[in-house]
Parts: sequence; structure tokens; C-alpha cells
Amino acid sequence: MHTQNEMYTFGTRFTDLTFKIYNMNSQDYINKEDTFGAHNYHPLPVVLAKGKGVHVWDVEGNKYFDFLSAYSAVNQGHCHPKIIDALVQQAQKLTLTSRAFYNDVLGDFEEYITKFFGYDKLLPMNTGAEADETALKLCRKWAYEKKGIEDGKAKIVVCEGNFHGRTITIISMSTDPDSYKGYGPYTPGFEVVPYNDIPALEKALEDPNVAGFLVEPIQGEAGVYVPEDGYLKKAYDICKAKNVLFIADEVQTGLARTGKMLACDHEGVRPDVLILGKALSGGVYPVSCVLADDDIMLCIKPGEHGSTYGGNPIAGKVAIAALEVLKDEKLCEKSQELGELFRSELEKINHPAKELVRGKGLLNAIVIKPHDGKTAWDFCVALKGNGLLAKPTHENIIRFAPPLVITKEQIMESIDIIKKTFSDF
Ligand code: IF1
Repeated sequence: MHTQNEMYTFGTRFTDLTFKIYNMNSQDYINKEDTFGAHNYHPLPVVLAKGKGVHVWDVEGNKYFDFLSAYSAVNQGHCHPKIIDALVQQAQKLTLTSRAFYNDVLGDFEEYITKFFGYDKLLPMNTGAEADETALKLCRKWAYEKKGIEDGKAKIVVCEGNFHGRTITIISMSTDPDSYKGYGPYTPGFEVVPYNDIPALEKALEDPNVAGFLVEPIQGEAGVYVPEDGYLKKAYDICKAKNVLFIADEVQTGLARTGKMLACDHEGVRPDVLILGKALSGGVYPVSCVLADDDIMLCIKPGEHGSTYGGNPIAGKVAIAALEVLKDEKLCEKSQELGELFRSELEKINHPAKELVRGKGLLNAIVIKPHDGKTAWDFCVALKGNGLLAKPTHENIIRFAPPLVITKEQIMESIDIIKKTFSDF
């Protein structure tokens, strides 16, 4: 046990950093997590202690570009002062009332966000999975109360390669064994169709018991799989023709990440049910939600759904601040412009290990061909050594998703790091 902690101010190498360290190095932290924590992740071997904007620092004071952004939760940059201030101010007033009582923040949050996205109503939750679960329940309720499907018979169509969270019902619709294996029995009522396949969707919607189509506008976990132009609009039109709810999971693609406020905006599609999370709080606090119009949202009556923390005062203030930052700092435009620059620079890299580049806005990925027995993981470890943090999704795809506050100069600096890593690879 370390009896004392010592404040060090690093010398010239880390002039702007002062770390409280308990004489522990990264490996000590890793060992501690290994001893006392569940082994449900295999993190990159880096131990972070500080974040600001596009940068994070490890316990040794090494500085990195964060190109994961906590899976697109930190679009506004680490510890954005406006969002932190909203958190701190509210935290000193009233943190949680539950929904047993009203409070003086939730109504403002509901009004702000419904006008921001153009929907009648908000149902606030905390995590993305809870918001997806809420959307599934809403869709089933609507099926029985409005579409007239026989009770218990509603079906929801989902896509091959989907990722919507880790609950038993959500993994019941997953096609990734790592997500569902060993967790049966599974929740029934889901049908899987190939992603980016309109004929297959059309066929599935012939079934009159289909109530909803749940889709990610770009499949993040599947490896930043961008469907062909027009896919979302065609899918939406088929849903409308069959009186099926188009449910967009924008937990990862939403909030300026792909160059528009919503990825659905690229095709002018307005989802019947919109699911948001992650950057809805700028990475400061768990905030998620579902947005819909009255004819759908009011199918859930008082006492039929809820959450202890859902819509708490801190969440409301933090979310308003996080959304204001997206607008004030024009992060949609930045994401669009810098994403194009990033992809065009990546395209110029000639290396046998680089298979292809894909993405939209600042949600991008490179597909790595195993090279000299080295994988995408090895590439990410090498990137870390060169000052950039990214994480492979599946064994051969590396997602690049920096905070949207990144500058053009920082994009070019990051490209140089990626080029250097390729040349050493
Ligand atoms: C993990 C993946 C990304 C999501 C979409 C809902 C959720 C997520 C489109 C659930 C969450 C996170 C979860 C995290 C890693 C990360 C992830 F690799 F798992 F799939 F981003 F691609 N819809 N994605 O991407 O939101 O409940 O986590 O707040 O579980 O390892 P959550």
C-alpha cells in the first residue's frame, strides 16, 4: 500500500502537467484492475489520467490524440468547460428527484431538445441501451394500440451486424456471437435482414406483424459500414408504405459525428423514433433519450415505463449545454470538412497493410490487411507509441473518431502519425 501520495510537477517534458501520483505506474493500475475488476474488456495498455479537448494524458504524463472519443461520446472534446460548468452548477443545487416529483429542469430540457430536433415529446433515459430498450417497448406498444397487431405478435426488423447495446433483449437481435453467445434464452420477436439490402427489407415488411425497423444509419461496431446513398430514404419509404415505424439508432452516428446533426439528415429522413445517447452529454454524464411525436410517444401511459435517474436535473442541464456547444462551435460543419480532409489524406497512404478507407464526417475507419503476422491491434499499439489512441473493431478494422473540436492542424499532425506508423509497420 502506498502510504503517501506525492505531488510531482514534471520537468520540461510535461511542463503543463502536474500529476498526483501514488508512485504507481501504468502497469500498477493495469494489475489493480486485473485483480479487482471483471474481465469484460481487453483495453489497449494505456492508463489515462487527464483529458482536455482532443488530447488525453496517461499516468506517466504522455500526451495522446484521442481518436476514439469514448466511441463518439466526447464529440465536444474532453472536459468541455461549458458542459463541466453546467454539471458543477447543477450538482451544487439539486442532483436527483426521481420522477416521483417534478423538478425545475426537466421541462426546460424537454422543451429545448424537442424544438432542437423537431419532435413532440422526449422520453429521457441514461445509457444508449436503455434508450434502445425504450424505443423497442414504444414500438411494441404502438403496434398493439395503434397498428392493431395481435397482442404479443409484434415483430421488429433489425440488420445483420447491428449493435444497439448489451442487454439480454438487445443481444437477442445481435448477429455477433461475442455479443449473444452463452446468454440464452433470447427475447423473441426480432427478424434479421442484411444491412444495406432494400429487397430483403421489402420482403421482411410483407409480414403484417412487423411494427418497426430498427437501424443504425452507419453501423459503427460493424466497422463504420456506410450504406449506399439512398438506402435510408428507400428504407424509410418502404416503412411508411407498410405502416412500420422507422427507428433510427443515432447513439453513435448522431450529434454532428457524421457531418450533419443526425446521420439521417444526409438523406433528409426524419425517423419516427429517434434514439440518442453518448455525446448528448459530451462524455460528462450518462444521458440518453428517445424522441417521437404524440401518436407514438403517448402509447406509454403513466407508470408503464421509467428510470430512477432518467431525466434528472444534472442530465438536463448537461445535455442542454452539450447541444448548445454543437451549435455554437459549428461542429457539424467542422466534422464534414475535416472528415473529407482526413479521408483524402488517408487515401494517399500507399501501404500493403492498408486495404481501404471508409466513413462519413469524422466517423472513419481503415481496414487493415494482416501484415507480417501483425494485426489491427498491433497497429493500434504502434499508434499509441506514436501519440495517437485508436481501437480496432473486429480483428482488422480501426475506427478513427476524434473529438469534433479537432483543428485542421491537428488533423494533419494525426495523419503524419498514422503515416509514420504505417511506414514502421
Ligand atoms: C461496449 C461497441 C460502439 C452504440 C449504438 C447503442 C449503444 C451503443 C449504435 C449502447 C454503444 C458502445 C458500447 C461499448 C463500446 C461501444 C461500441 F463497440 F460496443 F459497439 F460504439 F460501436 N447504440 N456502443 O454504438 O449505448 O448502453 O453503451 O450507452 O459495450 O463495449 P450504451
